Amino acid sequence: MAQFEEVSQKSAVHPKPVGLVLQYGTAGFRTNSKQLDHVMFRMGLLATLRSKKTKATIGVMVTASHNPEEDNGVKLVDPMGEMVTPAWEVYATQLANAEQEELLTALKDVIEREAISMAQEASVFVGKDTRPSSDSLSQAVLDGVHALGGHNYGLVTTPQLHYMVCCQNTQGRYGEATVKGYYRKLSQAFIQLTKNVPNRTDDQKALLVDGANGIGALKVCEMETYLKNELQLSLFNDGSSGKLNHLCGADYVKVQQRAPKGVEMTAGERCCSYDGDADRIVYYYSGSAGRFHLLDGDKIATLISTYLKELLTQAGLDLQIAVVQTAYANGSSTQYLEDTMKVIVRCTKTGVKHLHHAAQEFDIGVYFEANGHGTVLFSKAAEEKIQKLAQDSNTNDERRRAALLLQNTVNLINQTVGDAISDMLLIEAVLAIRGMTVQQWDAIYTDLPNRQLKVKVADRRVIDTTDAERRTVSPAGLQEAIDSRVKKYRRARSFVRPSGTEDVVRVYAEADTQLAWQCTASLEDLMKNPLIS
Ligand code: G16
Repeated sequence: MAQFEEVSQKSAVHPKPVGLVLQYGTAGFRTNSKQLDHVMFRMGLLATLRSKKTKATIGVMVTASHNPEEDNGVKLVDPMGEMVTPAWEVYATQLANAEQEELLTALKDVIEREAISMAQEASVFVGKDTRPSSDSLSQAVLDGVHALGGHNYGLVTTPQLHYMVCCQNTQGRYGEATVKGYYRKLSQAFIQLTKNVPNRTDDQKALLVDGANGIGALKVCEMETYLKNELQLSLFNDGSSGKLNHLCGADYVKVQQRAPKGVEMTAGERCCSYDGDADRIVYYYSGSAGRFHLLDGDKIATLISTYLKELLTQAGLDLQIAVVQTAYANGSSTQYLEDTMKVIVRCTKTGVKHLHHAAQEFDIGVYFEANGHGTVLFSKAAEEKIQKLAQDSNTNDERRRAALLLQNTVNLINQTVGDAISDMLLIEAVLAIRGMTVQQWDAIYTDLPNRQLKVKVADRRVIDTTDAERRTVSPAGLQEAIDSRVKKYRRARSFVRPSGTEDVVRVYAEADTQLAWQCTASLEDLMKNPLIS
């Protein structure tokens, strides 16, 4: 077949280093960009097959998100804008690791197992972030996609690519499959939500944004005119000089619990940081004594779910709302959500794909990782009920107002994946509607002091976990060793897990005092123990 000959020829231009083994991890393949050319080419091939199989547009995003600038990565996006289905993650790993001469066999194996008709047309959307390596690596993806209908979107945020894939596959029902269409839909919803808020001052409209020197900075600038001054952004780390994610960005701010470099904030000002591909966001401010206050994904989930619950009550809509978190969620947030707000809380493994899946089980599923990655999902039935009520002229004013707010809230949210820009607009709208300052938001509950570390070990894969990564099952004896350290601290909780995006083990601890720091330090030592290394 001519197609296979072409694959053979082109793959020779993107050769696989002999013996290199990579794994499709938490968010696709991630490693130093120099090791990824062949993987990109092969993911172009696989995306084309996935498109033929689903008879829908598939997305490929070239990004390593929060990782250092030298790294890069690639992940596939399924037809509704969600992460690719797990069975195809397995194919991705097989294809990426097939030695050069085995590639055609591996490819044919997928075609056979999935009974793919090669005559079927394919359509693939390719996007990339601003890393220096992203140009050539996205070209390698396009070489794989070849002439089978690929559409190159060039520079986009990860959530914009997910959004456009979904728009394309719903024939525009979710929105127009263009970046401009995305700006129009979100900004209209934001303006609708905030237009009736009385006396919003310029101070209330002001927000400091750390763009992590990445794609989010470029895109939020493009969007600003659509917002018609309803939000006044001061952008820092816009990529004009600094290095991507270096001393800035959502991951740095969350893990270091300090302000990013380059952001000039005065006491009480609202600030937020995106990560390198703008699918995460965290907020923060400086208190009067100069103390740094972080509002992470848990605080965002609490703010949004409180707002939605209130609107549901006002609208008289009986819809079940749940919050999905991971092991990193601060114990105080879980306690507040369960005991005070009385919402259902679920805990899943790290990785948006796991949270997204769990959130789909509810009428309204709010999911956020503590690192600021998250969104809200509305079931089809929930959306219909909201829409029906918003259009019902016989209902009373309070119910109708709440339903209209809910309807615009649905339009503001990018339901395909966590989205820093969409989340930022939602948070700004909620604060405006509820007349809350960032300090009032922060005071909803008090975080337990906590700390996160990365520890380099010889082979992180020796650690296996269970119970949504809250406990280890191997190596033998590790969990007991963790337990004996943790029990020295009050209200303490801790876990270790291998990262799926970096070659490190992540260590997390929280306790009712800053002794959480000691606890993580003792676990750091433990990781250097012969059990692990
Ligand atoms: C990705 C995933 C997130 C995950 C993060 C860290 O984020 O999408 O769900 O929390 O990696 O994962 P790990 O701890 O396994 O390295 P991003 O923003 O880097 O794409």
